[in-house]
Amino acid sequence: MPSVFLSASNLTDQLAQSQTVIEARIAEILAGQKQQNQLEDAMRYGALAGGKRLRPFLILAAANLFSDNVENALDTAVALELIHCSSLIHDDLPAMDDDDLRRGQPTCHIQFDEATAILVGDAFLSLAFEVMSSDQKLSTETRLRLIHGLTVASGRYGMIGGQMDDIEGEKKSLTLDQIISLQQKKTGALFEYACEAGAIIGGANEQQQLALKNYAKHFGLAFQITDDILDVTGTEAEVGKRLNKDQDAGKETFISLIGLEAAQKAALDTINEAKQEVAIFGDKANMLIDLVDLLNNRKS
Ligand code: GRG
Repeated sequence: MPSVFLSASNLTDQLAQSQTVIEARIAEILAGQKQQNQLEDAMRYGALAGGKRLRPFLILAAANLFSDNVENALDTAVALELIHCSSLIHDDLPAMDDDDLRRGQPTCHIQFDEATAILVGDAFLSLAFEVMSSDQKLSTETRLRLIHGLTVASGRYGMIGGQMDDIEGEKKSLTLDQIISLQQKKTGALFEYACEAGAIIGGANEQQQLALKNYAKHFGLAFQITDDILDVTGTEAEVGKRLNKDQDAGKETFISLIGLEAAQKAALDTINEAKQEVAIFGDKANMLIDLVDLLNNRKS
């Protein structure tokens, strides 16, 4: 396993460095699985066909606050990305959002079939914990803490619970607070986990853990607000998925509740709050600060 350094001098190149190492590790893990049926091909498609890899980058960037070589955070970062991929594949299924385009490519159930896409999502969920539990670079105690955190963040109190809230929310009108709470579970929980994991691996003290947790909360909220903004201002070619779906389905979003201009201001305020949270790390936090700034200008 090579050393993992995010040594580039600007965020674009740091993101590219991280993306390369994450994708190489995912490819290595998937290549190690014996080809028995189309599951392996579909897993490679589901994990390696595009994606910004923001969540694993966030783990590496948080761990980087404490050590320049973040090799010991790599497999946790990969596991988190696998969980994220599994959620996207299930989210696109006909029983959920019923989408045919993801990351600019046909969704997994369109490229293969529905049963295969369900199994790919299931397989990523198991594989994530296989990867984490066999990570020899971390102590058994650290591995257990990290695994426990990811089960909670992705489970009924986190992402899966938030998805259920979202589905039930389609049938009623929601307040802004309800939307924020739903999104915090559905999308924010994995971002919060990323920072928590980086802090655990880096050996953060309590004050540092809290700063990263608060940064992640603001990051998740800003991400979701900018996601809703992109849904009405972006292009399908750049975003890589069908747009205006929430609006067409009559679903409440930040835009429907407060309007585009107020949403843009809320995103900016939230981004500034995130930046303040990590000021205690000084220059070392530049990567996290640049990352949250990127949200405001993102096109996908
Ligand atoms: C199978 C573990 C499992 C869960 C199923 C379907 C589901 C429960 C949850 C759906 C959660 C979901 C799709 C949340 C939306 C998150 C979101 C905003 C995704 C887009 O993230 P980006 O922009 O995507 O980081 P890329 O493609 O860049 O990775």
